[in-house]
Amino acid sequence: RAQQGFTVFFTGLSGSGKSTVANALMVKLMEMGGRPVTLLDGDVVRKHLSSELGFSKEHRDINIKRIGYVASEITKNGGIAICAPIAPYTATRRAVREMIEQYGAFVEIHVATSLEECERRDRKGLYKLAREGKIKEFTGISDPYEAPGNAELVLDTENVEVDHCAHQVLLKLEAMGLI
Ligand code: GGZ
Repeated sequence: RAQQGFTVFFTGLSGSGKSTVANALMVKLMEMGGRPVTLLDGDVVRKHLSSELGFSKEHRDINIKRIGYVASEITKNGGIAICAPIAPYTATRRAVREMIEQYGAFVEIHVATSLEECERRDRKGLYKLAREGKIKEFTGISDPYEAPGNAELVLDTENVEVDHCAHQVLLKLEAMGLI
């Protein structure tokens, strides 16, 4: 099945560069034409689909399962879904993988920017607030991040440009026979 649907699922800390790489990938995939591409970004999903949820383990799991469900529908219909939540829990990522692999491919990508680097960048000032205790349950500071051991690809945004990271994803998709 050369034209099966698939989901590209980015996972990584806040500020790791998931959204930036996901956007660059979306542009490249759209330029190639063919299948529709849908981006399910962390903050956008939280605004439109999960606005009542907080950041407890339970709520994060509900959030990720909603994203997974939408991505599975897109995948089922032959489209391309790009997801970019933190998704800190291994078991939840596995559940989403199983849901999606019923219909197409699941490509997990660890945006492996270290906590030190995310905190040094602190683009939105959230790490500072988390250190001050003004944001509770903040991933990497006061809440866990379980790094994946089984990702299809690991991206190093500390030493590699965004555009090249997106290109590495394209190469992986090609190698998997998805594009
Ligand atoms: C982690 C938080 C938190 C806490 C608010 N922990 O860098 P951002 O701002 O734009 O992206 C983060 C986003 C994380 O939402 P996700 O839906 O991706 O998380 S999960 O997959 O765990 O459900 C961050 C902001 O929300 N944010 N509070 N406590 N990130």
